Amino acid sequence: METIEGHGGDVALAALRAAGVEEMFTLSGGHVFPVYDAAVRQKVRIVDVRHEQTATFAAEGTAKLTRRPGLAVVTAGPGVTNSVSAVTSAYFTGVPLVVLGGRAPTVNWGRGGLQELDHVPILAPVTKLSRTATTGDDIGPVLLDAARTALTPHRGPVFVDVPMDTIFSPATASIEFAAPAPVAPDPDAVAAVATLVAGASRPAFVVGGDVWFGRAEQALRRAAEALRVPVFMNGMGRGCVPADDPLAFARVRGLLKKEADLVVVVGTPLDFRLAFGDFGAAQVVHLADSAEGVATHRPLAASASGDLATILDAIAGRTGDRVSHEPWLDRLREAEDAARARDDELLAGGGATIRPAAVYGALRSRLDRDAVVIGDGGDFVSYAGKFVDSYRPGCWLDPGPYGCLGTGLGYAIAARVARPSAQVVLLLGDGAAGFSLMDADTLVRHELPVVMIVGNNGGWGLEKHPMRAIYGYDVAAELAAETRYDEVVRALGGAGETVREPGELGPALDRAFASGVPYLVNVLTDPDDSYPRSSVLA
Ligand SMILES: Cc1ncc(C[n+]2csc(CCOP(=O)(O)OP(=O)(O)O)c2C)c(N)n1
Ligand SMILES: [Mg+2]
Repeated sequence: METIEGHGGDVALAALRAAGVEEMFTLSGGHVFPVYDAAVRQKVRIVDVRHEQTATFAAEGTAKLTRRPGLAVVTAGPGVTNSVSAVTSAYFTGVPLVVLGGRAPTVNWGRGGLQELDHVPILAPVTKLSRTATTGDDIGPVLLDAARTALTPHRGPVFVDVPMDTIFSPATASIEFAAPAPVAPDPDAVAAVATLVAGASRPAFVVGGDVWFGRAEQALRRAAEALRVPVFMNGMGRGCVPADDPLAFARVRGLLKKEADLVVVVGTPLDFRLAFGDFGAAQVVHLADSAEGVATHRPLAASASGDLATILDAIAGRTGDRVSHEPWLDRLREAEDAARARDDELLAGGGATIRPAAVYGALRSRLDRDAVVIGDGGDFVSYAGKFVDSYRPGCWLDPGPYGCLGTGLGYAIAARVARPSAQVVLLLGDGAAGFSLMDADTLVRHELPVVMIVGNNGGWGLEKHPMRAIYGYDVAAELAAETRYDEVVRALGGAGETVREPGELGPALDRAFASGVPYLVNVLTDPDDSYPRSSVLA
């Protein structure tokens, strides 16, 4: 228990620090000055950016990478509304994001003050908690409760605003943060799941981000290894089992539908990424970190909710008499190896134009096992999802199920701050780059070296090709050809180059990694290449 005396900003920041916040992402506004004043005195790192969307994606990215609450501090009115897409993104992915907003002063409320907007109802549908701390005494308890709510499974974003006259005024609080305790799953439900897994001949684990957020990745590995169950991973679940582990599979998900007899989905919803839970004839088990997260839109053979590590350990404990899974693992491995062998030709490149796969062919051999790889874009990033393997959890940042373009620079800033010595690679479609590239300025000002690679096909490829397929033509899908995104970064004080020939790819990437500065490799890719996908709008 710590007693804090000062202004509202001091109390707000002390509460958030107690909950694990170590840095803030922000764009200045007078309504939140006391929070900056507190940060200066409490020695909390301030990363000031060029758009509140970037600030909030950076905070979301920080929470994804560190599993601590990520903090965005945004000014009243437009500062808050500019953060809404990133908050929604965190809501869809279940990320413990805290947004602290300024708010027009109470004393003038209703008289038409600057930026006088009641943010709370706007944020309510996309947060776990949205409220105003109306008095100085409220600030500490409200923010402690908000941070705790964000961290309580199923995790998610919270929003608190503080009126300007309150945050500038003296405030006191006793600060003591109680981290949420793990929720014990129902033992009967867990036993039923363990029995099903123990009795399966061709089971699989399909694993998502809540395994990472719930710190259950070791338990997952123990369960997979003890029972010899193949593991498929998505989102923040990637890398929970390293891509080169004999139990990790990425190319043969299609076989589950045809041949698996039991699919255990752990820590991810049965949403469009998993064909809404359609695994053909296989029985489906859903393990979620909270009771509300268990799917209700399809029949389940069993389910359990609560602390995922506890559930997985119980499954691991049921080894006993089982059918050997080795023929099933061999079958999957053979198909996986064959699929990967087919990729090799694409990855090797060749031909006159640069196809996106060739970029990944060149990149893969240059990535360390703990590289943080971020994708923001359409087709270019779909290829990344396929061709970039993850070897550690917490090293892959995709937009998640909200699919919002524009995460890129925010996530890259977060990654460099959270992992000062790892490689950080940001993969951008040329369309996606337009949302946030101005924040290369933030990388420069804060000395945050990141390798940015633009797959520059001169258009919104993921929309252009499907529109052509449907209508026979496309509109609103072209961008200027050969735009020099590298020159944008150079103009902002970073470095970069444009790659036109396949043979230049590798050397350009080497220069980018060696540069030690924000460096953008602008790769002119084949505009006619489209990612082979079966469904566009899922
Ligand atoms: C904020 C937002 N606006 C629009 C979309 C729709 N959208 C999805 S992918 C895509 C095209 C992305 O183009 P680019 O980044 O150049 O990647 P490419 O497909 O060309 O590789 C668009 C417009 C979206 N997902 N998010
Ligand atoms: Mg494009």
